[in-house]
Order: sequence, then C-alpha cells, then structure tokens
Amino acid sequence: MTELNEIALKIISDGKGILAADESNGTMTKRLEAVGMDSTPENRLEFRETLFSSESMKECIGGVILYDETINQITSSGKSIPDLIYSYGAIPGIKVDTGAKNLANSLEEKITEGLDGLRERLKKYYKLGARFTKWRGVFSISNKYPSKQAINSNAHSLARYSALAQENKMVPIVEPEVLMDGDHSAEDCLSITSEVIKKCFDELILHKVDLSGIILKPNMILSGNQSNHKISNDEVSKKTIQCLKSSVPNEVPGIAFLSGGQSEIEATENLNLINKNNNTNFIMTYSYGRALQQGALKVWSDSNKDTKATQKIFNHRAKMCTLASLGNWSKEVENK
Ligand code: 5MM
Repeated sequence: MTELNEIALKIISDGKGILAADESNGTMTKRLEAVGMDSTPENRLEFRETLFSSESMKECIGGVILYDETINQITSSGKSIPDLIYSYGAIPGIKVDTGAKNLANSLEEKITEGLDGLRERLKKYYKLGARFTKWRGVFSISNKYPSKQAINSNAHSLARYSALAQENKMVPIVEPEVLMDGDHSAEDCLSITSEVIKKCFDELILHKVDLSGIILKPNMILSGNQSNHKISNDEVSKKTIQCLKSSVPNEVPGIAFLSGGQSEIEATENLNLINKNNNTNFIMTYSYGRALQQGALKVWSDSNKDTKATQKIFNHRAKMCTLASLGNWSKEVENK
C-alpha cells in the first residue's frame, strides 16, 4: 500500500465521508446572506469552527476540504484550523483551484484555472497540514454542450493538478461535476457523465497519476432540475453505478459524491441506495457541501449562533450520511 493510498483510505473507509467546507468567499457570502448573516471573516470562521468541533467529526468525517482563508485561520482556543481537525481524528484538505472562468472560443462553457504557481502553493499547504487537495471542473448539459473542447481541456487540467498534488505527497480529489441545471434526461446525464469521467481517466493515465492514490468526486446520475421526467431514487442509484462501473478503473479506491443541489434527504437516500445496490469494489461515500451544512447553517442563524443547537443538527446529518455510506440509512432512523 502506498502512502497516498493509505491517506485516501483513511479519509473514506468505515462509512466516513468528507465535509466540503471549501466555499470561496463569494459562495460563502451567498450562503450566509441567504440566512441573514453578514459574510465577515469572523463569521465564516465561527460557523466553520462550530462544525469542525462537533462530536460527529470523530465517527463520521474522515476529511474536511478547506478554502485558503480558512486553512490560515486560528480558532477561539488558539489552535490552527488544521490542528483542530486533526484533534478530531480527521484529515484537513484544501481546494487549490482558483475557480471556473469562461472558456476562450466557447464562452458559455467553463475552464477551471489555478495551474500557474500550483507547485509552490502545494508546498505551502503541505506545511500547514493539508494531506489532500481538491480541484473541480464544471460542465453544463444542453443540446450544444459540453463541447469536446471543454471536456478535453478540463480533463487535462485535472490531470496536471493531480500529478502535482501527488508529487507533493497529497491525495488529489478529482471532481468533474456535470451540473443538474437544465431539462435534460437522466439518460443524457448518464452518457455525458460517462464520457467526461472516461476522458478524465485517459488524461490521468497519460500524466502517470497513481490511480490508487486519488479519490473521484463525481455527480450522481439525475435528470435535470427542469426536466418533467424525474426518475426514481432506485433508478438514480442503478444508473450511477452503471456509469462508474463503465468509466472508472479498478485501481481507484473510492468515490465520494458531491450533492450538487439535491436536498439533504435526497442526497442521503440516493447514497444509501447506491450502497445497497453497489456491486463494484469501490467505496462509495459522500463529499457533501450543501447537503451536510444547509440545516446547520439555518439553525446557526436562527438561534443567534447557538453552538450546541447547530452541532446537534450537523451531528444528525453527518450520522445519516455515514449510515447511507454503509447502506444502513432508513426513513425511520432519519426521523427518530
Ligand atoms: C463547497 O462548495 C464548493 C464550491 O465552492 P466555490 O464554488 O465557491 O469554489 C464545491 O466544489 C463543492 O465542494 C462541491 O460542489 C460539492 O458541494 P455540494 O454542495 O454540491 O455537495
């Protein structure tokens, strides 16, 4: 077992999942303002520190993805954020892309940037305690898109990022997100997501990335959020497994799904069915942002930052997601 494979397994084994708390300041501002809170560095720290010091961090969360501002912040007890996360037995990670920008010559599509100077930034993050990294490529579905240009260029960037992360002894999370926005069918989502993931692995292999030392973070296979033809949760799970079985090489230790705008319950139920129907060797767990934090953020704001009330909601959500990643979630335990 290589050191990278060991880190990857530590993050995602035994029902543990990933807390994606890597919202850039722009996104975090939207999230905070939506619940009536000001987006100041102090508020961003206070909310995140509340989550990172919750009891469920010990049994449910294997890794936390941070944003540059957060990894440099100091908690109320004087510890650094990475030290706080380590003290709960989880591993700190860092988002290293610098965001999705318009793709030249296909301006309605996005290319994720951040490769320039990445080697130096990775060394700095390693010193701060990060042992895994994240980079997200984003693709929309429409009758024209995604273009081969967007698929190839984002896959190329994900591979170059992954090679650099591994060179610096950190596990890359490879996140190609096919958005659920639109009226496309689940079949379209299945064929496009499969094409995108296959292209990513072609490039990862070309760039000699050690596939046993990565974690794939894909979307589930869903129909578009404007589609009139919704499929059942059981079909979501079966199509998602079909997609991953045909496009992910066996060496990859695990898959940690993004929630992508699904509600907390939907993301939990779908993950549970994926694990019940899982006939692959891949660990299938969660790397949720919104589907882990939404409820907790609302209570944090409504209760005027009550730590205990906020942690109670977060602990329940994390516990439910962990049960789902073991295929042991049910509506009864959800509502207990
Ligand atoms: C946490 O949100 C991340 C994106 O932040 P920015 O858009 O501000 O850079 C995002 O990459 C996230 O990690 C994944 O999309 C998963 O989050 P969801 O909410 O889809 O589970």
